[in-house]
Amino acid sequence: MTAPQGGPQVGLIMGSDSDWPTMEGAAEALAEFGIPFEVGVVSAHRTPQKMLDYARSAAGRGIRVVIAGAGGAAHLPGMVASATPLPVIGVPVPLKHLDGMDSLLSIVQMPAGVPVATVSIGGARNAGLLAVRILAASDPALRSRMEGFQAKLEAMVERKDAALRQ
Ligand code: RP5
Repeated sequence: MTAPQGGPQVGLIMGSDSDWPTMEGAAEALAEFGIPFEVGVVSAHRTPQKMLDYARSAAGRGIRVVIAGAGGAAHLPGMVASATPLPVIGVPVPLKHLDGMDSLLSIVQMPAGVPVATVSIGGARNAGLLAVRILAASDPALRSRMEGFQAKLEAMVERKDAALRQ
């Protein structure tokens, strides 16, 4: 199947709309780099067929990286990774109980052969930036922009260091 041109390159999915306040950090990072992405609620437990359809069709629709966030028994990233050849970045969403440790362990402890690149609890912004880096590996212009972003981070720390020393 030929991937459509100009469509979303990143699939940003989450188990519930209640995950959005955490997951919007990923959307913001992607938007900062001008990466076209799609957003949706796909639940491993409540909409299992939709999850499988999403994972199996993503590559053919032109998606190159999936970011999947979920909380509690957070099986969405791992199940999506089992049904797509695309890189999957998992975001552990912290819920009211257990401070997100349940989400983290549910996502990070994958069996050999089915990787999920797990970011920190609530680390959706880093998930977005990691997706940019994955895309930048085959896009020199995007890689330059990532280098510019890193230079700005460095300059920010130097400014703070200088301010502290005054
Ligand atoms: C998970 O259950 C979702 O990812 C969400 O973090 C959690 C709670 O979902 P809601 O009950 O708020 O819809 O599958």
